Amino acid sequence: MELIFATNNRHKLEEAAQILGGGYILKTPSDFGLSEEIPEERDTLEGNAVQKAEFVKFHTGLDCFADDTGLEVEALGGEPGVRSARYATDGHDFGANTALLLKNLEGVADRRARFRTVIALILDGRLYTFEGEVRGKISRTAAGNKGFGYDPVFIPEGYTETFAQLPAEVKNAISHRAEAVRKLAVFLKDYGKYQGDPSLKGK
Ligand code: ITT
Repeated sequence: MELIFATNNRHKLEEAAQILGGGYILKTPSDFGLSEEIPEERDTLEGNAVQKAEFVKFHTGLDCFADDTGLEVEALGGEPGVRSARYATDGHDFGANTALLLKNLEGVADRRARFRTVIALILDGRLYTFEGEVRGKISRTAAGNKGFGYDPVFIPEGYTETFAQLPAEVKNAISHRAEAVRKLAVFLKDYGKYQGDPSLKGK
């Protein structure tokens, strides 16, 4: 099955491909000549995921899905949350974002946090959303060089290492994105069955 992932983030693309496994071909907007930045101006993850999917649908005419993800830190009242990409600067400066997060948590004992992903899917003129989350805590220092974004400072529950230290297979088995992408895959499988069997329609 071919799917368009409305993202410009190659790390997300790689992770989604690994989570979905064989049987799916993932394309991105640039494969269809759309290279401009995808807007994300809403104040919720769901709003942004929908905005990104609608933007790509509008410009390509093609069904697609988008992912908006945020890191929500308990002691910071849920920050950086929907502002995760632009926490420290206007750009996606992973190093500056994690450095600011560690600074804002200096001396803070409660380090609980969670990653939350909302996927918005546009299919046959309808909109669907799927959510995933992983709970954990923010480390005292950054560690590891795998993954991306806040991975060097996030230790998932049940582990002692950050996502950036753990093998990609572990992150992609337990992550926020893994949960949301798996829900998307189950939905698409059921949807395909439903579409393929006209006798089910209307039931
Ligand atoms: P697209 O909108 O093009 O998909 P983006 O990088 O802007 O890509 P988000 O707004 O969803 O994506 O992500 C916000 C930030 O959260 C992102 O820049 C990363 O720093 C961080 N982030 C997202 N997913 C992450 C993950 O799995 N691990 C660590 N950090 C992540």
